[in-house]
Amino acid sequence: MVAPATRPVNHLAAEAGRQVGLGWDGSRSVLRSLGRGGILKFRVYLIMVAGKESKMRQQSPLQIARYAYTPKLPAVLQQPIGSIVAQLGEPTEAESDREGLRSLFSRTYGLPIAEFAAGNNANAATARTVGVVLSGGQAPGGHNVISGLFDGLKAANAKSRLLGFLGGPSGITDNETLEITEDYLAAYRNTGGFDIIGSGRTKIETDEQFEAVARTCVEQSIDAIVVIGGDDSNTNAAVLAEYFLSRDIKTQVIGVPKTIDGDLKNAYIETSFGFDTATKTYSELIGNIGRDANSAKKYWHFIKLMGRSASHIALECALQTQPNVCIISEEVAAKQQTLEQIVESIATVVAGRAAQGENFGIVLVPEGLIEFIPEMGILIREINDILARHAEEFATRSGPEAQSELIASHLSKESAQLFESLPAGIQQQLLMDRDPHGNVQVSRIETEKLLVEMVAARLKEMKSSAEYGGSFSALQHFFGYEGRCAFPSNFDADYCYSLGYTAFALIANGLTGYIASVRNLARPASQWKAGGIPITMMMNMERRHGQHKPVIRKALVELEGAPFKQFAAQRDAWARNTSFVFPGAIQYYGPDEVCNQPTVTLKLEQGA
Ligand code: FBP
Repeated sequence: MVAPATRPVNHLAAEAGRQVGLGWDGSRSVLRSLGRGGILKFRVYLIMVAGKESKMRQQSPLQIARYAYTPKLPAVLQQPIGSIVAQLGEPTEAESDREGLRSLFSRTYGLPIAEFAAGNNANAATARTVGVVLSGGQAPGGHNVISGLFDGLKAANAKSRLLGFLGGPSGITDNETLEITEDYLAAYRNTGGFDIIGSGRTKIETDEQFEAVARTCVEQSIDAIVVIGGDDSNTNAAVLAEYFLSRDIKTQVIGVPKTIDGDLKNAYIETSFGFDTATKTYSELIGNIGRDANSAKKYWHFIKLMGRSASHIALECALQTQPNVCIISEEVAAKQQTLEQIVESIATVVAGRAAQGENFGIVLVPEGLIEFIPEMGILIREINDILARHAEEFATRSGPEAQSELIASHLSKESAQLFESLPAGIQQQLLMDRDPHGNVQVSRIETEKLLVEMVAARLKEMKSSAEYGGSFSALQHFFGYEGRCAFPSNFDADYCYSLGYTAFALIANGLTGYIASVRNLARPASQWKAGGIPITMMMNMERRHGQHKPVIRKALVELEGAPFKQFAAQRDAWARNTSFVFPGAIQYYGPDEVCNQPTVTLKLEQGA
């Protein structure tokens, strides 16, 4: 199995060039002369060749072992695919904005919930062409969604084809596809990453983009598209489903709930995939750092954890590792806490532990915190607005100081004062490019550094008034990308495979505008329930870029929910004492209690 390491990329390019008969010599001018069609063809071949190469690459023993892992399916999905029938319930309603949603989604609003049961689905065996797209940030298990989808599709009819859209939603508009075969897929089963077809953050929103999508579907005769993505991508899936129906285009659209952030959930979507593996990966690292801190007894570790908006990741990691401090953004917003108050609360914990002779500890900081601190939220909204209104002038300002000056001159008095008080590095990070959805890229703002600087300054003051007598030496970490492409835990491997299989079963039952739903997840996989939820049921209307838009509501941490309550009941003790827990690395083989456990969040939410 062990083969020589990869050959360089230009070798791949040359081979791709040969395969499409381009005679590419490696120069950019030749590449440009191929025109758009030639370049697209070239890219597809490049990815195929890279895929073949990846199989030749040296593989770790775990990777080889994981290829042989058979994901577990709910009992209802273990029957022949033609015996899986969607039982439809009563018409559904959204929680709010019903009239607005009904008029925007006249064909797909109010659809019933679908739950699979045994029966006879004569349509399952129809030969189909299905397209699949990975959208947004990576999350462990994406390859298994595609594996489950592929296996369901081929089990129903071996002649059916699965096309992967390359590089995310732009692959649909640009009609860039790659046919996924058993041979190609084999190198990706049960592995992390989205590299099987790549991902992207393009938002499909203009009329031209919708027309391009329709063209692709008609040209490729696509029967169904599966959109694997977060709240925005699944909103897009619902809009596409409605659009296709309005144009009499046969393509069905099914969504799959993805995001490590864990904020795409509700009564029917118990968790988004990737959250389990990502939080277990971060918790392993936090536990290791906790043990190091308790050994050396000289550092405070400030650890920022991914999660663009919601603090589910930070909360889950706190429940797994018991740090001294974990900030929950939703609580900060609810209590209208200022940056100074947050700093004061951390400094108090540091001083309390110093009084016991413990000049070390762990502070968890959710990535999205900055936007939840009321005055910072206002500042960011004002900056967004100024950047949009003065884009040209901003672009002509050279250098960070000139750019900051321009922004400061347009801010309200309070926001200008706050902006001026921030370190220059943070000011610059607040001005960096927005993502395609208009969001500030919080993963690039060093909140952990800001807090360390401010806590150090506050402790200095406390020292001068004899309120603090310890030493404060702090290290900063950011855990995010480390967890997004880990080998999926058994939970995510099974869950994702089941989601992919469910997506196909929904297609085979003729449904569109649904998101795959696998529930009862705190129980063993055989007891999981599977079906589909109409996406419109999960939507509401929100103001985005100055317009009222239908969107799936982001699920934030509920302060009345069991996970937060459990944390809140214990955090004072964790603040005083050293109570770190060491979860260790994710285990894939071994006893159930070690390798087949869902997250603490899921167990608490389900009372399991
Ligand atoms: P998705 O919502 O697309 O799943 O991505 C979430 C996330 O991982 C956030 O936690 C993080 O803020 C962001 O992506 C980082 O984005 P990028 O990969 O573009 O740096």
